[in-house]
Formats: sequence, structure tokens, C-alpha cells
Amino acid sequence: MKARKKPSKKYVSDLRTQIEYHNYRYYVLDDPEIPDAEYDRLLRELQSLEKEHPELITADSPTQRVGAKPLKEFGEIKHIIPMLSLDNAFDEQEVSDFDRRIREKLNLEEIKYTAEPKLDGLAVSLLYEDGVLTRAATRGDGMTGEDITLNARTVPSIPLRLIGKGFPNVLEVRGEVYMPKKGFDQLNERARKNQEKEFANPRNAAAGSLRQLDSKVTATRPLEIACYSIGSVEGGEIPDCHSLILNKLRDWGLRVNPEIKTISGVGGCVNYYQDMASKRDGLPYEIDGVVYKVDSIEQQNKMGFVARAPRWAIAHKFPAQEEITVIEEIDIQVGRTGALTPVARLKPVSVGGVTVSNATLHNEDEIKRKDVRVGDTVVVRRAGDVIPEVVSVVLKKRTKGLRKFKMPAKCPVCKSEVEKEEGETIIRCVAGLYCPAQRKEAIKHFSSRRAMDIEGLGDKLVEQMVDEGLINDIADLYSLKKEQISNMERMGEKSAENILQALEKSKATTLARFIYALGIREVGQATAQTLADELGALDTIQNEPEEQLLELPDIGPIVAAHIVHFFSEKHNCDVVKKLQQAGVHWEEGKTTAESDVLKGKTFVLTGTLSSMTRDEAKDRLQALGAKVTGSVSKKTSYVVAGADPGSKFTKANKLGVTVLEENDFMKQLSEWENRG
Ligand code: I6G
Repeated sequence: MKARKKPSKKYVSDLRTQIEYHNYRYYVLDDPEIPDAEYDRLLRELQSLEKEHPELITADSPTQRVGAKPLKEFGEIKHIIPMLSLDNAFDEQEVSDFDRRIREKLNLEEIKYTAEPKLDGLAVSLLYEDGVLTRAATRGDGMTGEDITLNARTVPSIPLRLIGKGFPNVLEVRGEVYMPKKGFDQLNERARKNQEKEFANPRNAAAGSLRQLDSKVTATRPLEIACYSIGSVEGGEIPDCHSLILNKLRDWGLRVNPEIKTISGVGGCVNYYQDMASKRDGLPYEIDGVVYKVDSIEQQNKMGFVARAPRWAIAHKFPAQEEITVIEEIDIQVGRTGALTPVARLKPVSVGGVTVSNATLHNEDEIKRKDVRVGDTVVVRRAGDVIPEVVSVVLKKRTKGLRKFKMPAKCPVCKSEVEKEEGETIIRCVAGLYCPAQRKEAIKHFSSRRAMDIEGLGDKLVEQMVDEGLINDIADLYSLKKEQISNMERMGEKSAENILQALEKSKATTLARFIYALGIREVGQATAQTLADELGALDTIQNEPEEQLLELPDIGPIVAAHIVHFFSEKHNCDVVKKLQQAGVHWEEGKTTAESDVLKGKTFVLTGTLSSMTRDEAKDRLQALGAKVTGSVSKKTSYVVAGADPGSKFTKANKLGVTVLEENDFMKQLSEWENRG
């Protein structure tokens, strides 16, 4: 390529300023002004100008984030002001004692605090001299840390140069470098595919990524920073309140957590703690508690320090999500689709206030990868509503003679053959509905709330009915007699009547619910709704050729093959016929919303929801008569924003469209469903 005329220094410097500004909008404010493609174009222009004229490159250029040779070892950095640690409070009493000590010492009735989420990452110190990042260090032992300057430069939200005006000549900023949950999942998924070691949690992943001798590796890791205080300052004015200092950091282009609030007294602290605890699962990053700090710097100075921690701050920790216990047994559960899932039976342990005695081991590959054995001491994790899982083995505690675990060669319930499809991790029992375990699961699914919604017919009752031979398939439910039910353990006349009534009521259903209730593999609520909406009649769905199914929205080759296979099996068609003969019915036609509570309302879903998949959310909204679309416009009624929402969220705010965050959405949804 022919070299262009050398651009002026000012032109290149303006280009850098523009790129830095857009970096700031994107990484610090989470509010990009220009599309990614436009940003890429600016960066590419700078890259090519610097390539043609290397004398124009500066150390703080956005193009210079990576590039240095790998280090042999990290240098040491002595902190100008020690990086202290925080005292912990584990309950309200300890927070109340902390507040009382401050009130007594300062002789005040109520203290103003700044409260912030405590991110689970790695504490770092960033040194800016004349606004340029010159040094970055880990906390280390608080006195001396490791020189991670090259690595810190690769973190997009760490500015290489401060923006705005009025920053001191020397400014040391402290913060937590962390890995968002989504990035962590993707990183581990990549590691699994490449058969590399996975990180146990986002904290380890952040620490491991930042402490890489090769900064090119760090550059591939999805790291972010949240700044929480300052250290050494020379030649400049700093506000006299912690909250105002954080505002200044923001103005200077540093990323500060958006959840930070100023609050008053111990009541304010406890409210903040509860609020963050309820938001925790929906946040895009892990937090292990919240931090309260006296807001006035003058008051902080009066309080001083004790040992290695300030007396004016405390971390109020959430109950642990991980605990250690012992695996007493590994059982195999057979699911609705025949999948064999290993489940660890544990010595009961309290995790975050809930007793956990079972934890999933997912599948054979996971057991092998973690080398889990009966008798091992393991780390178990229970986060939010997610099923508890075995995270890792504490190998140091392994006793001699523990044998490697082997998956059974036959179905543990019906003794039929098992198979593992090529490229799959899951082993399945091939017996289908002849296997009592699969039969039970199929009936539980059929009667569940989102399927036929048979009130009162819980999992235990279904299991008992199958074990006692009262029912063999889903259609048998409708020929149950009152005495058969009332003679069962813990059942009486009244409860038998209630079950029969619920069965009767369930007969009037919708095509979408019925299709979903059949439990066809890979056919969730969303697909069932599509089939009902697009084809309108059971007969059509049953006879639709595979290539026609593939024409329908969101139906791919695997789903289409499962649908065709299901209806090609005579016993499935017989059950469908039996159900219709028993009186199960629905209105055929192409509109199948079950209620019109949200008729005329348009929804857009963005980000990751923690309590359900987006498909499920879509399904539930459609069932209420809503339309769910992919793009935000003025006509959109609501945008539902999960963790890490994308540009749809920004657009909704710009257009003034109501945004429902996950908690509010869940509340609203159940209210709408109750009405529907
Ligand atoms: O606000 C903070 C968050 C996390 C902190 C902190 C921290 O350590 C990981 N440490 C100190 C010493 C202070 N604030 C003052």
C-alpha cells in the first residue's frame, strides 16, 4: 500500500482522543455512542497511520495495549501507601457494633456511609502520572505487590490516559479487577473444548489472567475493573467525601461500580445489604458481600486504622456459596429423555443457610475431568436457584484406596442397554417409555404447571402411582378411579376428589400446551408454541414432513428430526389418541395464546436472565398474548433486561421505553400470570 502524506501530530492525537472517548463510553459508562463498526474503523485508521509512521506512536496510544515480550518473572513494587485489607462483618449485629464504635468515637448520632458491592476479584493499584498510566501492581502482601503494568494495559476499561480536567499530577487509583460471569463461562467452555484446565471460579480466573507473564494471554481474557478508592496523591485537589472522590474518578475516565450509593446509619446499611443480596444472582459479576465506608474523609481520618484495616470501613459478607463436604455415594438418575445423570450423595452441609445433601456431577466427562471418587472431600457450590454442584475435589484430603468412578453399563432402573451418541457427553437408556424412570419423568412433565397443569399431582404421587402399577402412561391418568387414589398412602377421599377434579379441569387445554406436555425431545414451550401457531392443528403437526418443519421459525434439523421420530412411533400416536378419547381437547386454529392479559403489548428481551432462559421468558409472555420481537422501537411496550444487556437496553433508555430489570420482570410476570 502506498504511504499517505504524514498526518500532523494533532490529527493523530485527536484521533486517539476520539478513540479514548468512545472507549470510555463503552467500558466505563456502558453507553456507547457509535456502533462497533465505526469504532473499529477509527482504531484501524490509527493503527495504519502508526504503521506507516512509527515515529508517531506514543506509549499511551490505544493501539499499544498489547505487544511487549513475555516476562521471565514479575518485578516487585513497593506500595507508596500500604494497601490495607478490610475487616469483615458476618451479621447485622457486627454491622451495628461497627456503626456504634464510629458514632461513639465521633460523638455523632448518625453516620453517612458510602455503600458498594464487594466484587470477587483481585485488588490492584494503578499509578497515573500527569494523567498517563505508568505503573500497575497487585496488592500482594499489602506492602509490596507484583508489577503487572503490561497486563493491566490490556484491560480495556483501564484507561491508559485519564480524560477530563483537574486530575492530580500523581494519582494512585485502587480497584478490583474481575471477570464477569459471562466471560468466565465462555473462557471455561473454551478450556473444556481444548481439553485444558478450567478455572474453579471467576475470582481465580481473574487472578490467573492478570498474573500471566505473557500479556498477550491476558489480552484474550475478558477482564474488567471497578475502582473503589485512591492511594497516593500529589499536586492536585481531591474532594473531601468518598462519594465525591468516586464521582471524580468517573469524570476522569475510570470505571466505578454503578451500584454505589450513599446511605445513612445502620438501617441504611442493612437495607443496602438486602437489596444487593436480592440483586446478586442477576448481576453480571460475582460479589461476596458489600462494603460500607464512612463518607467524610475528615471523619475517616479521625477514626484511623487498627492493625492492617481501616476503622472507618467494613465488608459485610454474604453467607458462603461454597462449602466442603464428603461424597458418601454416587447415584445415577434417569431423566425423561433417558439421560443418565450422576448425582453425589453428600454428608449434609449448610451452604449459605440451606442444607445440601445432593449435588449434580453433570455427566461422565465431568466426573473424569474432576476425577471425583466416592469418599472424596469436595467443594460444593449452591448459587441462587441453580442445582447444587460439585465444583472440585480437595485432593490433599484424598485417602488411599478410593476407586475411580465408572458409569454403569446398563440402565440402573430397567437394566436396558445404554448408549452414547457420537460427539455427545450424555449416556442414555435406550428403553424409552418402557423404562419406569423415564415413564415417571414423562408423567411428571405432562402434569407440570406449564404443561397440562394438573394441580395436586406432585412428583411423589406420580412415582407412587407408577410403582403401584396404577398408571403406565400419561393417558392412564384419565382413567384413574377415586378409590384407587384414596387407597394410596397419605391420601384420603377429599384429596382423591381434588385430583380427579384437577384432571377433569386439565382436559380443556391449548394445542401448544398439549404438544409441550407430550415431552417430545428438544420441544420446549417455545417450539410447541411455534408448532401450534404455524400449523394450527394436531393432525397437521403429526403429519408434517421434516423438510416442511425446517421451514418454520427456530426449528432446526435436530428438533425437526425428533418431532418426526416421535410421531412415527405407533405407541406415541396411540397415547395421543387415547388422550383425545378421554376428553382432552383444545381449540384448533393458528392463534394459541392462553390469555389476552398482554394482548397488544410488544416485548424485547436482552441480556442474560438468571431465573429462566430467554426462550422460556418468550414463551411465557406469548402465552399471555404478548408479541416478542428482536428490535426496540418507540412502539415497544417493555424491554426486559437481564445481566449484561446489549445495545437494545441503551436504545430503550434513549427512546423512553420502560425497562424491566429481572427482579421487577419476575414480579410482574407472576402478577400477569395470576391474572391470566
Ligand atoms: O471498597 C473496597 C473494596 C474491596 C475496599 C477494599 C477492597 O478490598 C478488596 N479494601 C480496602 C482497604 C478499602 N476498600 C478501603
